[in-house]
Amino acid sequence: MTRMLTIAVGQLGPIQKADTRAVAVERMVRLLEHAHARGAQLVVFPELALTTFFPRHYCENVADADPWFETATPSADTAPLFAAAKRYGIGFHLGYAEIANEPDEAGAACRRHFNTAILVNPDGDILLKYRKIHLPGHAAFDPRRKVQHLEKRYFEVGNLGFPVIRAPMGGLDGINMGMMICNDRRWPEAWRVLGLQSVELVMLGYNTPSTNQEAGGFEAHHLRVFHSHLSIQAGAYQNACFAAAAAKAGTEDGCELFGHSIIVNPQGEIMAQATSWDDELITADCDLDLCTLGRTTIFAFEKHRRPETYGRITAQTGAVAPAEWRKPRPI
Ligand code: CDT
Repeated sequence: MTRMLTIAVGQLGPIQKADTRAVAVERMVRLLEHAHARGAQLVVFPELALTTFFPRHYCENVADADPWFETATPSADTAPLFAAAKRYGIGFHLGYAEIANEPDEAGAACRRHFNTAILVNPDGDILLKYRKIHLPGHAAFDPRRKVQHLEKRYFEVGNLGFPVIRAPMGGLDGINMGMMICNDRRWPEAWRVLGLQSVELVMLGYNTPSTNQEAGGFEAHHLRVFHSHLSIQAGAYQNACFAAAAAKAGTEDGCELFGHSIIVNPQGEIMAQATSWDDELITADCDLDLCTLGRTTIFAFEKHRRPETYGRITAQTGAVAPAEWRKPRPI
């Protein structure tokens, strides 16, 4: 008996600043319909899927960015997505900006802002929530940049860790599912924390510009997609899991996002890839038992990991310089 799950990634074309959430949700409902027609049981939508990628827009007063955030899911705007999922018996993963009324680290009541993703089953139950941990970009307006990337201004670092849940999906009794968001995919630590929880499917959404402004023009365009795929394929292979990565694509508010959504198997191979810069559904039939090969052989963690030598990974943030080599003095 195979444990087969048909996974879909619902890539979204650009969502302009003036577009309403209702329009974005309507587009996702169309993709869910396609997913149903193709027999998919789970659809992964991108990071911040309800609005434009607003961290490119500077607000002097951060509270002025609050209209980009959700205070509840489902809401009147997102309810049609939950209803469509129920109608078609499909689960979904959705990224959005979240305002959470919860105590801060000191215990004081607070309105907290996170870059969040949820995993929802066809009944509308939220199975898992993740808040982005590796926030890229900067907190203050940067006059050298043509386009701002203000995630560090608008979001707090996620406070839920990298959780994995085992839950029924697509008629299977239990699938080990975890999430990361966009920049997290470039960090092997994030993958390993999920891998150490026996994750079988990592879902992630991303909004990645086609140029790296921090590189001063020295990073070639074609390497942007390569680095994204390299990170996802390596993460899936080294943790023996499937990965479903959903992009926002095309020219949004005049800024190009590179798309190239993919579904990857535990061997690190791309099973499906988006080819447009628009709304597009890609699907793959994923036999979750294929995770067993890697995790019982080359990546049998319990046999081969050497955590006693990995202390620096958690003890240290930045890199330090190594000791200088000196020619030994002749005796
Ligand atoms: N959204 C997001 O995390 N994007 C980053 C690019 C940031 S460039 C400052 C990414 O890693 O794709």
